[in-house]
Amino acid sequence: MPVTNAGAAGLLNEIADLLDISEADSFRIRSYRHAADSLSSWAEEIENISQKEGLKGLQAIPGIGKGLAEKLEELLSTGQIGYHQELLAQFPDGILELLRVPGLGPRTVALVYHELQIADIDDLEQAARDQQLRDLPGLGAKSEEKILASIERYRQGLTRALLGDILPIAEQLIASLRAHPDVLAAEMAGSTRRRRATVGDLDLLVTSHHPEQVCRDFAASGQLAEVTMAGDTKVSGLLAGGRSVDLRVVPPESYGAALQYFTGSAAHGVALRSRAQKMNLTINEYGVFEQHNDEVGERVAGDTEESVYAAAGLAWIPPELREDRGEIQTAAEGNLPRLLELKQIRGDLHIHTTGSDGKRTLEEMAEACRQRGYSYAGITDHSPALSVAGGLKAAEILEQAARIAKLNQQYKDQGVEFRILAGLEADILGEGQVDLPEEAFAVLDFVIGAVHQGFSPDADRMTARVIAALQSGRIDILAHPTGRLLLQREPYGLHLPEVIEAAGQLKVAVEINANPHRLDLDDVHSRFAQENGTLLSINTDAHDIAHLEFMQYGVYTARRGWVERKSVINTWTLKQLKKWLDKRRKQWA
Ligand code: DGT
Ligand code: CA
Ligand code: CA
Repeated sequence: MPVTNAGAAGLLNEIADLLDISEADSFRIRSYRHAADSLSSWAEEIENISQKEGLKGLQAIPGIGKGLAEKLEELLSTGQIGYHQELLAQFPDGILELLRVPGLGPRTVALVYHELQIADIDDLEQAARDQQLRDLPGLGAKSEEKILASIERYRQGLTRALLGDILPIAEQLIASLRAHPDVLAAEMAGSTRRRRATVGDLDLLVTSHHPEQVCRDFAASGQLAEVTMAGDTKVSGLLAGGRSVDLRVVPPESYGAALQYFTGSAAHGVALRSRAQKMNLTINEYGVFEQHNDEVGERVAGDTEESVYAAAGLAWIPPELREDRGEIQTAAEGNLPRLLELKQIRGDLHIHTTGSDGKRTLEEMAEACRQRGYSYAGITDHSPALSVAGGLKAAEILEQAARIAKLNQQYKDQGVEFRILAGLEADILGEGQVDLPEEAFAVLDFVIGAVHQGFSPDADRMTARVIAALQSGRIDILAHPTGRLLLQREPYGLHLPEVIEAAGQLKVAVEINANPHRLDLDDVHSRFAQENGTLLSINTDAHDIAHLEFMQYGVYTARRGWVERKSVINTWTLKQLKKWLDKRRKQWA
């Protein structure tokens, strides 16, 4: 196995963690962490450096002295570091996994290990439940709750994956199945088809007259890292990362019924079948059948999903709505929403550049947005207070705005129907002040506001802080309102409905951040926003060109929240958007 810089950095960090638990001297721990950081951002692979320049070359990397360089050489030649192995041998096996629980630092792990001999996750969970942690120095009843929540989140992370990681794989698998000569139709099902933000396992459905052949070929195709079950109509296996995949093959006449059944959600299926029952119908994965008392009669539908819903007196319900959140009743009334579509998005209003922590220049990001067919793009680098992310100083904001004006002039001269909006991602500070220099405000087309630092565990305070920022009139869009990171970090406590209502009253749009790690607002609160008359803006928060692709995930989230085009400001034309922004400026002038 080749040793990558990231792999080596991981090992050094592990050494630092183990030293931390051993309560070693803090200088030594810091030097390992520093070296790990520096390695992980070092462009040239240590493998190459070592081959070409040996120890001396490795020592040229910041934070790597002679001793560490020798350890890296050892790693390159033997595949491990003896010192790391020695440290590992001093602790039980479970200790490293404990360190992987988010929010559980080496200090806490050291404490529970030394005081209570806790060395794995199960023991820690038990101790927290038994209220044994609250008496340890620096911990309390709150810490027990937090630790339990972290363990739960860690386990969830093992059992669910991000839609953003699964969907591209699902699309590839579906494309290859469709190319099989015996496959008539292929579609994803389950939570992936419903575009849930996280996915447990991946469900695929195909129709064929030769199911055994399709199953055999899929199992043998090498697309699964491991095949766990290969039957005549079903194949189960694992993706490279260990995630489960189920492929089911049905005859074409059952396609609609099977697709409806395996798309779920289970709760939606139950609600649909109970409605059907009242109409003397039975719905299962083979079709829709007449039912009289206990007798199953003639089949009346099932070849298409439309026919299944129609048999129950309903219009076809988009998969994103199938969560038993009122969609069946609404369909029965003929009132299903006309859901937002990706092609209705005319621009992206949250984009970073090399001005702050983005990877591409303003010109590169602008060009990529133009090529996507957008009418506009909003550039929103960080504000001065966010120095860790290279926040722009006032003068730099003015400079960037001038560059944007120049670009826009070029577009105009060339007759190109595309404009850049000069924006800023202004930090919402401790008491809700907006980090926005006065001279910058004057040149900006719009401002998005977000909390990035100084989180308070006090939900009332966080709510007041965000609402104060909205009341300043300086923020046009509230970005990633809860700060959640899916499977990693809970939303910071704030009363979201209050914030959404305030935004509605103050005519501030609320973002659905389309980054698949965030999807913040989530589906439920996006729906609440629309019902409340609060406008939404779906943005990628792109830090590189590839991230512009995230827009689809924001749209899925919106669709799961019943959101229609009219609620989303970046479906508007540039003219409409500018008018709205102007109106806000005048109102607050
Ligand atoms: P996941 O995988 O946890 O993200 O969620 P789903 O929705 O993909 O659930 P999964 O994979 O367990 O099952 C796929 C679909 O099959 C599910 O959405 C509906 C259907 N299904 C599975 N088990 C049941 C069940 O016990 N009752 C009903 N009504 N439907 C089920
Ligand atoms: Ca599934
Ligand atoms: Ca499944």
